[in-house]
Amino acid sequence: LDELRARASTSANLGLSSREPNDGERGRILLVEDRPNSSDRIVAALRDYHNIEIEGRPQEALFRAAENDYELVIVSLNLADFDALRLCSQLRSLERTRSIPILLLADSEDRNRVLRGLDLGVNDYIMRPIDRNELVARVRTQLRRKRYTDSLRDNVQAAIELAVVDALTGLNNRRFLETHLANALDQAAHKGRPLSLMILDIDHFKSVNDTYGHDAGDEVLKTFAQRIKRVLRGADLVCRLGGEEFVVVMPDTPLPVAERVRAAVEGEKFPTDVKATRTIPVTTSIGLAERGADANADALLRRADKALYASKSSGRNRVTA
Ligand code: GH3
Ligand code: MG
Ligand code: MG
Ligand code: MG
Repeated sequence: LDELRARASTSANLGLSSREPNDGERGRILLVEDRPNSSDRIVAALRDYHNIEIEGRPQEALFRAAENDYELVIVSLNLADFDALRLCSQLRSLERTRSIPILLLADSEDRNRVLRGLDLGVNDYIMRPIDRNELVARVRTQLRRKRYTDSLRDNVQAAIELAVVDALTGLNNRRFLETHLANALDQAAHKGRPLSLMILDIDHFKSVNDTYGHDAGDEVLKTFAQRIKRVLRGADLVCRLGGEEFVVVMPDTPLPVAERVRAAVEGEKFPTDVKATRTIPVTTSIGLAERGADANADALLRRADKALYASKSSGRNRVTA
């Protein structure tokens, strides 16, 4: 969760701070060229700055590009027995290789093929005879662009993940629940399968805060989240609705599961901090509701909430279905 947060805050800064791509790092490059004197020259120009591997067989090159984390593929347009542009289009169509930049090595009579290459998504080209400084500069540009877009993509991904995660407990949050529940209900209705939902609300949580302090209260919430997750099954979705309220979406109708959760909370005292210097007895009230013929997400949540209220008003630390 901390890792996600670090990446997301970086993305809030438009990816320009701690995860800024490292320009100085050696690039990992695959050169697809079957003429030794050409590849020798390219390797000589680049090997001081990058790790460069040579592959003369295009199909093998495609395979290697899919299996390794190359940051650039340099493709000679003059491969003996193979259309280099076909290799480029294959590189662009495979999920694993789609985002690796491609630099073409072309002769002056190749102009039309270069244009077709650019249409296929080739990133850049360089004309023979190859100028060493130009090659180094074009390679550097492609590596920089690749590293920048990769870091941006990672950061955006982290921000998206963070938006549906509760920061304190690491459980999914209310926003995620709303999307997930609507989908799960649609699917269950489609397949005619059961689906249940329980709302859990910690009993007298205000007095936990009042007695032990807000930090201890937070610690209880974290432990509570871990403990109920441990009792539940992989197929059950556990979310924090907010405050000391949690929701579990379950793919069947498990009154015994709800009872097991209630007992697990009551069964062991909660530490007030990571060193467990003091412990607090905690109980939870639970309301359980099953998907009905008409049920949309709101109706199901309302019924579970009503059941929860019944658990509270009849003495707490119990399950009402
Ligand atoms: P009941 O048994 O009726 O549920 O009583 P309760 O005290 O648990 O319910 P109430 O809704 O009155 O109080 C909930 C408390 O939860 C009040 C609020 O300060 C506390 N709370 C909400 N969110 C957090 C949080 O993130 N951390 C901590 N430590 N406390 C929180
Ligand atoms: Mg509450
Ligand atoms: Mg309350
Ligand atoms: Mg409560």
